[in-house]
Amino acid sequence: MGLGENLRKAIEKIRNSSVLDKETVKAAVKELQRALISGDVDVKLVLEISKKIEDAAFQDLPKGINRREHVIKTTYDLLAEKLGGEGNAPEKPERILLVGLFGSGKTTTAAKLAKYYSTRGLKVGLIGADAFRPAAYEQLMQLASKVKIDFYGDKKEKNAARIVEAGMKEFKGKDLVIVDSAGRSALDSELKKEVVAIGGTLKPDNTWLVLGADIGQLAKKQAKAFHDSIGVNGVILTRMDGSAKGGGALVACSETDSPVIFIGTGEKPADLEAFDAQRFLSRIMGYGDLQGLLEKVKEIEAEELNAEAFMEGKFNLKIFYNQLKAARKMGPLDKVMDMAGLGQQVPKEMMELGEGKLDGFKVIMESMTAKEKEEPELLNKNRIQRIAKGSGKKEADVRELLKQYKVMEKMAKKMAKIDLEKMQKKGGMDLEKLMKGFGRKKKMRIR
Ligand SMILES: Nc1nc2c(ncn2[C@@H]2O[C@H](COP(=O)(O)OP(=O)(O)OP(=O)(O)O)[C@@H](O)[C@H]2O)c(=O)[nH]1
Ligand SMILES: [Mg+2]
Repeated sequence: MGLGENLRKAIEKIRNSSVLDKETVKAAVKELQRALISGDVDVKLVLEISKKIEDAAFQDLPKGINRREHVIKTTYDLLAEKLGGEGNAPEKPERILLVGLFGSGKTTTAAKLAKYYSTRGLKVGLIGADAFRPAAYEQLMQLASKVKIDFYGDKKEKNAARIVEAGMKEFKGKDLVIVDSAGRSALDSELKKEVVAIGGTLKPDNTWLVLGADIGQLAKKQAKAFHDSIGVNGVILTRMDGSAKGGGALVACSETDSPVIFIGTGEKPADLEAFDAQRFLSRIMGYGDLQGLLEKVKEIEAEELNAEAFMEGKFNLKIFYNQLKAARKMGPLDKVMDMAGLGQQVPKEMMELGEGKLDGFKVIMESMTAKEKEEPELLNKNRIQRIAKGSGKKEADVRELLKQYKVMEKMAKKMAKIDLEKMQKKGGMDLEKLMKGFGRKKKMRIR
């Protein structure tokens, strides 16, 4: 896909530059703009995205991430937001109606969807309700037999709603019925009437508009028109494989009330993907690297969650360990504790835990069961012996870990009782800084 290759180039510029200065960021953003505009993404949007990236590039860095990673992650976040959709495909749809203009890919997609859902364990029936184009009946019947799905159609019947009615009787025992409808050259009153009549009979839980990705930005207008007059609740973009305008179509659709549910990536029945903006982007931007980066960010966020639990008085060995690790990353814990008025109560040796100690703790904890980490009270003499043996450490080491844990646990309970707001009002501490110290963002709950 054209968009992917150009996006990758822009990202590579950032990744491979030896220094990441304003010039490099600007050059990469230019490359990105070129990629998006040639993918037919709305120019205003492209400018908005580029400005945000340039702004973000030289802001304060989130904890644990370098500037290069920060710029790539920001780019990724912004694009993912614009592309919209994080796996909107329903797991157990019951009645799907496909609508769209001539040649958009409805019939092909009907067969693809039938295959997709039957592979996932649903009993599926396909109804050919295109009474408009003479060859439509054979086309769907053949596709259905290819994907081994039961088919219902009636060559002689000219009323689409009646075909659907009979088909639904035929497919009473199915989990899912998919209806292919006739196309028109425009969304005119005839098409509306027909779709409304089919809808009245079928009562679909999903009415999806099928659009060829080659229409680019125009997708927005069509999706909106179909949404407003027929009530479609999703879009399927076909021909994402062949179109350079796929990016534009995706972005355009994500701006409407009808998110992209699936994308078609080829002519074969298997060429259908449930659309997920993040997965899609990871892939076209160069999967491996980005995935690693996203995992790292997730890990850091998990540490932040731990901090949150700590402040609320929840505590266990896992949180304890992550706390120590995080504390080392953010610098001297005693400063943070001082700010919270707890400075003197934390043993100095704990504040200055060396690398070796922490690694030792890690080894010990690896010999504990998950339950033991969650509920350290369980750790009696026998268990301590077992853990020491399992980790190749002395029992005294295990006991030391537990001792330090208990001190921290007491503190966690105290922390939970502190009225942070009151303390800040008294001017006693810088709340913002404290939160930052604990790896928290602004959304901290203040009791
Ligand atoms: N490359 C590619 N071709 C596709 C895709 N989806 C559909 N097509 C092709 O697009 C053409 C039109 O597809 P149909 O499924 O017949 O379209 P339709 O909307 O049912 O057309 P009408 O019934 O005439 O309105 C066919 O040649 C398909 O093979 C896709 O995702 N990728
Ligand atoms: Mg068709």
